[in-house]
Amino acid sequence: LNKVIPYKLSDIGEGIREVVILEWYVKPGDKVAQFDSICEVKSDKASVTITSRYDGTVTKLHYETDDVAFVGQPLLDIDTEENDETSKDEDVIEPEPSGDLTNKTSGIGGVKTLATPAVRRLATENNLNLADIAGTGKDGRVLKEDVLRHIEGGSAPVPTPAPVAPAPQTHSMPPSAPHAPAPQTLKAAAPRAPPPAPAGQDRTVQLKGVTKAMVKAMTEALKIPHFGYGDEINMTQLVELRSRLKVVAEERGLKLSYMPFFIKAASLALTHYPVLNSSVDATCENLTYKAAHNIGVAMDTPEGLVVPCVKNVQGLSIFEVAAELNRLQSLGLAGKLGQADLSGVTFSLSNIGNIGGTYTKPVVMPPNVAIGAMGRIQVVPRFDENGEITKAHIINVSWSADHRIIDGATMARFSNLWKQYLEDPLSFVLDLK
Ligand code: CAO
Repeated sequence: LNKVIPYKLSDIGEGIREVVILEWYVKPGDKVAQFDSICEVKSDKASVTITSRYDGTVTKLHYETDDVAFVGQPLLDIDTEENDETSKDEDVIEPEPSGDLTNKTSGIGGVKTLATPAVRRLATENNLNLADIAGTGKDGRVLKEDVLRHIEGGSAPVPTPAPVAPAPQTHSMPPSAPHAPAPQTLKAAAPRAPPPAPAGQDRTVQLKGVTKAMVKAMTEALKIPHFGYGDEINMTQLVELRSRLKVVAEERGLKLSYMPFFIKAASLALTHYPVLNSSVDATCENLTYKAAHNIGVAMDTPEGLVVPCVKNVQGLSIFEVAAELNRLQSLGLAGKLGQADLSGVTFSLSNIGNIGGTYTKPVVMPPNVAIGAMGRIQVVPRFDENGEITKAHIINVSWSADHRIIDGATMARFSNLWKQYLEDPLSFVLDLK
């Protein structure tokens, strides 16, 4: 006797009561096995893949894509093909915001190919069968890079340990180009693959998943009247200091980039201009000055952008910020960032300079009121105080702020202070607690 189980959306924590269905991976009639991905949902914090706890056949989906699903309500019905009266019909959803998102995907002839839902989606969108793609991940898992390489017609996959991240939270800057795996450093940029053959005909794809969530988030964000402010920072002294401290950090087992300095300098400057670390309510009637400096860091991961945050930066040393950033970066690369790390952002920084670029136009994500983005450090000539031309390490910062709350003078004064710490990094010593 089979038992049809109404499969309910369990509590996924963080007080989340409802989610949006981003994408179904199954349809009525599909067979599912335990741990197979069922659908991807998005709360206001992060995307979560829901997996099955049963072997069985899907008989009904209770929601369409883009519908709002409520915790405790049935998501879908599964005919469990078992006579197990003890099967629970509630609390059976396996959200995996920080777990192993790998699921099994059927390939040709029933061969199982390991891949995450996002990779499977990428393959489907490009009319590819996963089983045709050589996986270079652990146990032959097909990675996003493998699919992209296949699309580009590449061969001889290079084994890489890079895992695939879960579908990310949408980010605070609009995407300008389809995401491709970014080189870790400019210095170590991989040789470019030959350009793919131009498509012979137009191709229309439905916007789904993360992109769809980004449409919603960015449309909301750009209702905010933005203004931008930019400046250049002479990083020459910091470049020298960082190269020395980097060695010390390595001895402590940490990677020390420029970001911890940017983040800590922002926190020190925020203590002088706390309005930039405030949250505005949806109707723009109340402003909450946030006590914690939870600085969101735009992070490029194998699957796209996520914005985890370094929490309580006001109480952390630069090394502690670096340690936290190292932790978040490893989790991001491994696809294991959880909602705790992705929520509570009060102010954001986006360093696109490890990829390239000089100026950007970051988008403020409500309820935050400001964001800054840095380009790449460039070595260029500048005049010193004696009027002599010197070799300077220059970085450009682009700030965006909610002009309903923040005026240009406040942003400029904040930026000046931030710049002061970075241009004269010894000044950190005075204000670090
Ligand atoms: N200019 C020059 N070099 C830079 C640099 C910059 N702006 N930013 C980073 N680098 C260097 C680092 O110092 C490091 O070099 P070393 O090996 O000598 O230490 C190297 O590039 C790699 O740094 P990293 O990227 O691993 O570390 P990070 O702390 O500088 O940055 C993070 C971390 C998460 C911000 C970054 O990896 C990232 O994902 N950036 C992209 C964010 C993004 O996409 N923003 C735009 C969003 S638009 O929608």
